[in-house]
This record gives sequence, structure tokens and C-alpha cells, in this order.
Amino acid sequence: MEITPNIDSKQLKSIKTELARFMMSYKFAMDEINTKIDILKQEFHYVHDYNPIEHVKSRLKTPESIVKKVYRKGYELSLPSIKENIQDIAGVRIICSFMSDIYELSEMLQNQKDIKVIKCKDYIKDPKPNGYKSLHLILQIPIFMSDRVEDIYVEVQIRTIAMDFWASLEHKIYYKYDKEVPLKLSVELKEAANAVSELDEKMEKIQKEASRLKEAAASVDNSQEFLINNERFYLPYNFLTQHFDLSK
Ligand code: 0O2
Repeated sequence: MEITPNIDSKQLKSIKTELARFMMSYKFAMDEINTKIDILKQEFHYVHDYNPIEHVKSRLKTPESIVKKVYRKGYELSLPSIKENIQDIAGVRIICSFMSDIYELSEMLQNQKDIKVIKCKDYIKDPKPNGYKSLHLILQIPIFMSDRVEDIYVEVQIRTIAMDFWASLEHKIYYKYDKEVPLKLSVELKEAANAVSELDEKMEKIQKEASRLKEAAASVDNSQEFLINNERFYLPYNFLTQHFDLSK
């Protein structure tokens, strides 16, 4: 026989408020990281003249899946234990164009003063046995609320479009077979992961070559390209050398 604990409406209301406040702090932390990423994206666009971020996805783990993870990992079921042990309640995934963008963005985030880097798992240099590649960061960020400051964990996954394509498909197959993927499919997925890595390396090379050619072209036509407020324009070098202090 199931025993239903006796909770009166006042207690229920107070539990609801506490849970809502708990989840809200993760939403704020996620929003904060998203804003930081958006600023980096815009700044990167100006400095490097291309957009390194294809898109950003974020999600909050549902209370049900938090509780499932607590049981699966054998942690104590209490809010302080959840706060300390479940570090991916707030998750942000950044999809980049090229592999080098991943490390550049990761550095930019890690160098921000209010961010504390708790863990960095580099599944790109050291892929998972199934071929999974991605850079995972567990960051901690202070959230300033009306009556307190909370340090909140956010998991940031950074990967290329190709890595993301592979991971989404693998994730679907993994759940389709209820986590018991037939050997033949695992082998094929591993081969696909190798093809993804080759593609990423090739795209990186093409990108480097394209920027080299662009720089060479700019030096031949004696002008420098500028991108300000999304408008591109060219100024001759002799104008720049005459009118700007280049000794700085
Ligand atoms: P969801 O819905 O994406 O959040 P832990 O997080 O503590 O359970 P671990 O192994 O330390 O376990 O975490 P890790 O390696 O940082 O991976 C956590 C997340 O990375 C997963 O979240 C996935 O999003 C992604 N991930 C890790 N390995 C794989 C993989 O082999 N294939 C795919 N497609 N994704 C992977 P969740 O919790 O599984 O789910």
C-alpha cells in the first residue's frame, strides 16, 4: 500500500515557492551565460569579420530528470545535494563553424572574471570510445538576487556543426535501441565519427587558406577592410598612416 505523506496546503505552497526559487536561479544563470555568449559573438564578428557561432541552444533540466539523475548516481535527495552534485541543470550548447573557434570561444568565456571554471572535459582531443566529440565546461557564475547571491553551475558544451550533426543522430539511435545499440550500428557510427573529424579538419584548412588569400588581396590593392556596425568599407593605407597614430 502506498503511503501518501500528509502535507497541508500551507506546506505545499512553501515547497512550491522553494522549488520555483531553486529552478529560477538556474534560469538566471543560463540567461547570464547566453548574454555573455551573445556579446562574444558580436565582438568576434567585428574583430575577425566572420561569425564563429552558428547557433546556441539552451535548456533547463526538468525536475523529473533531475530526480532521476540523483537516483541513478546515488546522491542524497535534497536541494543542497542537488545543487552541489547535479552540475548540468542549466545547459548551454554552442555550435561553431570551425574547430579553432571552439577553443577561442572557450578561452574567452574562461577568462571572464565572474566565471569560475570548475571542470573542462575535452572530448575533442580525447573523444569518447563511441566517437563522441565536444568540449564540455562546467562553469560557476554568481547570480545576484533580491536577498542573496548564489553561485550556480552551468554546463557549456561547445562543438562544430559536424560534431553536433553526429551527436544528434547518435543520441536518437541510442534511445531508439534503449541504450543497447547493435554492434554493427556502433561500428558504423564510429566510422561516421571519423568521417566527421576528417571533414572538420578539411574545413579548418579551407578557412585558414581563405583568410590568407583575403589578407594577401588586401595588401595588393593597398587598402584595408573595415567592418563597423555591419557595414563593410575600405580605406587606403596611405590615409591610415597619415591620419592615425600607429605608434600605439
Ligand atoms: P542531456 O539531455 O543532453 O542533458 P554526467 O553528466 O555526470 O551524467 P558525464 O559522463 O560526466 O555524466 O557527463 P559528460 O560526459 O560531460 O556528458 C554529459 C552530456 O554530454 C550528456 O548529457 C549529453 O548531452 C552529452 N554526451 C555525452 N556523451 C555523449 C555521447 O556519447 N553521445 C551524445 N550524443 N551525447 C553525449 P545527458 O545527461 O546525457 O543528457
